[in-house]
Amino acid sequence: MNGAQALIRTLVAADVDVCFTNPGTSEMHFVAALDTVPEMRAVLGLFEGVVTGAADGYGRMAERPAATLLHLGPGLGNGVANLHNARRAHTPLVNIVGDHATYHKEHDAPLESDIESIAGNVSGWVRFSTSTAAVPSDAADAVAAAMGPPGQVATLILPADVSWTEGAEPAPPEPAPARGTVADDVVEAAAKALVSGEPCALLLGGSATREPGLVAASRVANATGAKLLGETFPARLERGAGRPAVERLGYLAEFTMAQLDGMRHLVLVDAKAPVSFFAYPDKPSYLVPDGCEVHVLASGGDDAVGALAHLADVVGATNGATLQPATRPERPTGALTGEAVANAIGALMPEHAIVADEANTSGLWASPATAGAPPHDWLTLTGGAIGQGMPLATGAAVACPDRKVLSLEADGSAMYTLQALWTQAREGLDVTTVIFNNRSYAILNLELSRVGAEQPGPKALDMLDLTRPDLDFASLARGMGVEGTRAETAEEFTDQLERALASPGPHLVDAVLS
Ligand SMILES: Cc1ncc(C[n+]2csc(CCOP(=O)(O)OP(=O)(O)O)c2C)c(N)n1
Ligand SMILES: [Mg+2]
Repeated sequence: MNGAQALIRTLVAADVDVCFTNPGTSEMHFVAALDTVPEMRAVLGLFEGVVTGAADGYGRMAERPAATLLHLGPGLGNGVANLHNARRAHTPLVNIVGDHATYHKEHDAPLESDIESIAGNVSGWVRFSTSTAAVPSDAADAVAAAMGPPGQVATLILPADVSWTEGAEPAPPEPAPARGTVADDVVEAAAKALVSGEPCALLLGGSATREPGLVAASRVANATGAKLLGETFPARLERGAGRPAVERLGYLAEFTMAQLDGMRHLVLVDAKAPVSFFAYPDKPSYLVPDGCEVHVLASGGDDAVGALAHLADVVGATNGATLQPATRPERPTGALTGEAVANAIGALMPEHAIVADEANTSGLWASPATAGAPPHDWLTLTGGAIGQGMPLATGAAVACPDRKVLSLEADGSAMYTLQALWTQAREGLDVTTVIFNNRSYAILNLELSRVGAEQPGPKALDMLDLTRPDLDFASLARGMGVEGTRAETAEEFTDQLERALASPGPHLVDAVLS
């Protein structure tokens, strides 16, 4: 067995059986080895941002890593933005980057670069595999590192000769450590604040935004009167009818400040104390109000859900959670606004859907319009690096073939990693993409005034405008093998979405907003 074969067998033995790839010459032995390990599914992405974003979507839904296969420093560099988002999401991800043969590196061939410095930025663990004998245990270490807890990007750099040399044996999987129990005194300190009678909020993030954490947190809130808040961009929020609803902090600092106004205690549950997304002249960066004490109930690899359940006991929560009633908006009619698109989605969303939300400004209504829809998962842009949504949807669909995936995608963000559609077509993935086509980098128009920039001239505004020519997303989709339609009224959109959701496989509906 050569190094590449033993590496792939080690991954499969550790339950890593999907690899999103965009290979090159230095990865050819890994590619060849794929046929010797039938348990490993290999999925081709036509740009590294698709590969890394898909691995993120897969990891968020499967709760175990996918592997990537990237080509040296430049391939890794192309994938960095979505690895950055995965890092922020604490997604378990085994990031394999091929490299030149060890003895070739000193010659400084054209593709030679400092891979480790690129990888270090987005990885919690980086290792350069130096020998064929070591590569299987390196791979097992990488899987363990990726699993955490919390999950992280583990990058394994794989020189070509380490791959092709014979004489390797697969390594056994390593035990996955459990999350750490939060100490009693930490739970008691949070409980003391919550029962103090002063205004309190619980801020949920990370591992606390799934149903068990939400239920325990809602019971605590009901027993103590605390406000229940969620982080602005959760990695995976379980929501919908029959689940506790959580109010997410706003993207704009003023909104977050209003949500936290008057609080005397903020209890963080696998979430960070809120800060402004960007700095703005004369506005604060740190958004916790003066006089508000911050208590960390759980962070990092802590068992946040266990801590919340313990907290519910300590505050004497005898009542249940408050559950979101089932409601759906009416089918919309008339002009195709962002709100109409959202209402159509709310009216039609299938049960157990997975929503990848990169709908940005025009998608503002999507979350409220689906609050009472059947139970579903909501995946967001954790790291703010756009071009994530379509790859994320792709990976989620690979992880959960029995569930419908809704990819809510702003037009500008769609153009970063549109190639994800081709992978969806090739793999027959059940993804319906909705393009929120506002022909603009709309958020940046808003930010332009918020940062206090000079009165913008035509050149500045042209940098935020997506016309001349208009993008025709239905044609772009068809060009990649995905059925695409275009809607200009609320009725057209609702009908097209209904048809797309009714038939399996990938579809795209271009919502041309009025
Ligand atoms: C990787 C990356 N590049 C650039 C940006 C800066 N940026 C933030 S929002 C945005 C445009 C968003 O436009 P669109 O996706 O159409 O959303 P809209 O605001 O129109 O709803 C850009 C370019 C970013 N956040 N991430
Ligand atoms: Mg836009």
